Amino acid sequence: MKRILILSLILVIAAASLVACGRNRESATPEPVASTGDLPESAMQIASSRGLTPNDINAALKTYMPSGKWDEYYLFASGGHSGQVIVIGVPSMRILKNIAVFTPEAWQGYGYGSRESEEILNGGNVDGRKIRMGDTHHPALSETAGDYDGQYLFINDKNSARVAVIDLRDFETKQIVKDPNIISNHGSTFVTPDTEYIVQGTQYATPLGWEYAPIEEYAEKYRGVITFWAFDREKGRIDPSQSFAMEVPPYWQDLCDSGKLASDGWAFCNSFNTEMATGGIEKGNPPFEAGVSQRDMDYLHIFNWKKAAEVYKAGKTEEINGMPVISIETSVAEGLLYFAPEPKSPHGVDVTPDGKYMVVAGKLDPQVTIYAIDKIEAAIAAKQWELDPFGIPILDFDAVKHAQVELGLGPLHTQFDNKGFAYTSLFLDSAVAKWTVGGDDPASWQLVEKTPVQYNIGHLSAAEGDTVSPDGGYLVALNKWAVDRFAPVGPLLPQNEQLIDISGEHMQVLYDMPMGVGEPHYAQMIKADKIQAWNSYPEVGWDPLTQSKSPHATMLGEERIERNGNQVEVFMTSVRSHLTPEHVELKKGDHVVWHITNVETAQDAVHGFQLGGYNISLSIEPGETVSFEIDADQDGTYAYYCTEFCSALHLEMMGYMLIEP
Ligand code: RUQ
Ligand code: CUA
Repeated sequence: MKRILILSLILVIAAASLVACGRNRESATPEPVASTGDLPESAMQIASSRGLTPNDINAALKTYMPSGKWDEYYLFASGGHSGQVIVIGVPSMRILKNIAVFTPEAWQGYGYGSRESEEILNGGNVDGRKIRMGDTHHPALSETAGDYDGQYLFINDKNSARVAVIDLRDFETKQIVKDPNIISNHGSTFVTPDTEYIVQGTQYATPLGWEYAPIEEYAEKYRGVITFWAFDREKGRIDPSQSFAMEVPPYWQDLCDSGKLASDGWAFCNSFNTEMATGGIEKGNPPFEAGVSQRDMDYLHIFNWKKAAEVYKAGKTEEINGMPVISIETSVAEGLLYFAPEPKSPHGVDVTPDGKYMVVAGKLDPQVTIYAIDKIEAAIAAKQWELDPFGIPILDFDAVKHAQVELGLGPLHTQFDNKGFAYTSLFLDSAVAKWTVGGDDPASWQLVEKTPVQYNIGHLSAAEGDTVSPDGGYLVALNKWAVDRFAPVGPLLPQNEQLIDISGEHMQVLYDMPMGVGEPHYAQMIKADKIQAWNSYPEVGWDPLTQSKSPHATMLGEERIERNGNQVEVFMTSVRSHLTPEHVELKKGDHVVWHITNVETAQDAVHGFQLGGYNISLSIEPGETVSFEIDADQDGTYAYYCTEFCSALHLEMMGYMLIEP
């Protein structure tokens, strides 16, 4: 409601300014306001009657997007346990699309019969079990030379350790892969600077392949892996046959980031539970929350992934559940894995744009710790280490630590801008801290200011803020709680994404956006002009799964029903305003394969398709061919119809499926 009122304020300003300037009211393209003298008095009246402060008006003007104008950025936000990705325009914070990833979604025809989507979702089955939900945490845009290139988006499912690939030409999920060795991930997804690999790290250790082993055998039998999924950019798919994993101890690996520029070739993952606590509060053991945070230091895992890729290619791996795995022993012998102590219950690790420094935030430490890659490399060369119980070198903390900056309570994640500042979320303080990315002198790293956010911020996302060239300008705080920020909607509240202007000297919160689905853990923000989305598919009869022409493409005039015994194949077209054929006559016991081609090429001329009683919902976008299969196991008369209001005669766009006894 408030939003609408602010919008009307701006509209009043725009409309009235024409009058104030004495311009023709009929003018097709009104001139923008040139000076404050153009603002009508009524704008001030609205502001004062609504109690708007100058800051409120400023925020409204910075976020209002006139009808028909496009946003400057896309924000790709995780949809958390909705299993989706939410695409949001910045600065307007308008939702542009929900992309179904791990969870079926009827509007997009995803997981409701279409063979293409079933094939994708089945890629994420676990031991043959259909998993039709997900817990998405970290979206990652594909990168070229450490910069977003706008081609692909990847996202993990923490719940069942899966990774999905989304093609940003049609904003649709193309692939889900299941890690064969782990059942939960978290340090995922992160890409290497040219998207050679999509990185995934275990969260909760289990025996590899999650087979049974008593919890008493935790240290001997439980393990994690960091998996490097090879990405075939040409095909737009993860290639499991070129992928490998590295075994890691059963410390719970948390978040990861890739090195870049100065640290190209390295990857970094946090860990917690280096105590190897196994819980069991009900048996009188220390509960996980206490057992896992006993020690002052956990270990930043430092991987030489480029060297690891060579070791994998040289065959120095062991195949575990079909995945080549580099053992801890081999990693140590080949110099692929090192640890650096990190205080205290670490969560985020973020590499500075120049790649020289790694920023680690510890949930229970009020400061961020900054490591320098040259110090890490020097400590490795000088063998300044002791060994952990698995024989992995733990580098000397003082040798690799570069600086520490006290920011406040509960620091989690860090992003960067184009002016040399870093921004860190403070969960317990409910604030964003802005601080300087310094240089060689540790004293040059300093807190600048903090701004409050509502409430309990987790991740934050600055414009291209984790790339080699951040944009600055905007930052979105992804808050875990909303409490009193919005009109009540019952006990399950939306979370609050807050847009913050970081272009000026001081940060200013501009906009509150309730997120009506699961927790948006992380998001990435990319310049809108980097995305080259299709308006319609390149050719009529397109199969979005293969991104090529479907063998079942059906042109106008080619519609038919072929019968071979009880095997029936339907070749249907959709066009405004009919589905052809309009009668599909079957016999009880038929198995039916049904293809529909939307022969339209006009932008937005989408036809939906639902078949009553059969759980079938398709979205047939301009140029697309979709296939589904059913067993006509019940005689009867069924209606199928178009679900998109595509023309004045949309309601007539239907047909009958008749199943004769
Ligand atoms: S998490 S709030 Cu990325 Cu899953 Cu940090
Ligand atoms: Cu096609 Cu309605």
